[in-house]
Amino acid sequence: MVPDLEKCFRWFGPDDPVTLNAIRQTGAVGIVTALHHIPCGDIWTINEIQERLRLVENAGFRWSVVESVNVHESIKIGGTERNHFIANYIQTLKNLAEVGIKTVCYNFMPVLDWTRTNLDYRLPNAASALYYSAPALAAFDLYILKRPGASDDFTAAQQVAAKACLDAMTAEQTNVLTNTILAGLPGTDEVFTTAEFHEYLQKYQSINKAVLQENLAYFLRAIIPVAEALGIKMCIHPDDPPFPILGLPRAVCNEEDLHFIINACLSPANGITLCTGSLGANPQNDIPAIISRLGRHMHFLHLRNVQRLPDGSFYETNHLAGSTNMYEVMRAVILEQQKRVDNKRGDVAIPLRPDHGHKLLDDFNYNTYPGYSVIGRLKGLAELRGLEMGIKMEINKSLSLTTLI
Ligand code: CS2
Ligand code: MN
Repeated sequence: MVPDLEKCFRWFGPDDPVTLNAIRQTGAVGIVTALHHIPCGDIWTINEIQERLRLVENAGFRWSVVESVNVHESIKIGGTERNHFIANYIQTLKNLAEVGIKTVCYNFMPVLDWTRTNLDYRLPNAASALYYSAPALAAFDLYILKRPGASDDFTAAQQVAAKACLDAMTAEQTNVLTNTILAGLPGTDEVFTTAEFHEYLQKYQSINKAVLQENLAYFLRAIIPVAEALGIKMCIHPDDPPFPILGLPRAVCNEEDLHFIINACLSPANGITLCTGSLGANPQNDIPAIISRLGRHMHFLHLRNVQRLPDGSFYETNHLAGSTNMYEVMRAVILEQQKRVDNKRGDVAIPLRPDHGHKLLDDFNYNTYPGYSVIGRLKGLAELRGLEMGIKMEINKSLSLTTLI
């Protein structure tokens, strides 16, 4: 019998309205957290890491994964300061290892982390979900941000749909859309102004996908050997959405990109965060097949679901419903665990979190970070746990039947 996946919950730290005591009731055993108050690029000191560890452990949890040690923009653009920030990154990894925290998630998304156009989309049952509208994003890009060259990125029909979307918005709605798209990193309340965002776009003028990938490879060649020596497993999170937006290049969108990353520096320390919600927004990503081929590189799982719409929009659905077949995903994960058992790997209980959840019931009384409600995620985790148990029992039954025959 393979061991259970390590059920985790993200916790943004002492300021998170979702407390560790609340998380205990979700059935999670692991915490995923980061020192969100430390500016991106600064070193996380041993003291600060220990302080967070103490809070997590005193509440009865393991600090399972760091999500994320964010990568400074100068590393992504290959700027003159990148070696300085890589040195800082390495020092943070050394400090984490010193304190015994060995799984580190990160992403390589230019400027913004995940991007949505509506943080309060109401489902038929009045639950609140996150929504990405392709026409609204285009309306922002073309008519609010007025990015030079934006019109080259949209077909005539898309531009018509974007204009209709703009015309239907009040000034207040236009503001909300702007602040929604330009929200900064998870776990912060930072929002870029359009002027600041234009400045960032300038910095990416000469960075196409190939250059961004080369900058990622440079970063990996510098940090992975150190991570390997420290026993740290790095796991890159895919881009969300998994296609270029706002004229920014993308490096982690599909299986081919994941192969590029793995091959840039072959090492057990160079792994991936399999996020079904991010990868699932692109219909070309066959996630169970990706797991069956690249599963051995997975160090961390984000399981959530999206419903894709014909115009390239999508919204976050229940964990077991939507465009990704979560049964097939979970089955592929359990088969990967079985392979790890057979190969005598130690890391069979892969950390898993439900990633985002809807706002449900009492969640509306708390000002949680978008996607990070407690009841919505608890529901997602419970459903995933049941799915895991059912599939494992099914596999074991068919195994014992074959042994009997
Ligand atoms: C989150 C990520 O939306 C998601 O899928 O898990 O945005 C995550 O916060 C970071 O990007 C990982 O570095
Ligand atoms: Mn994710």
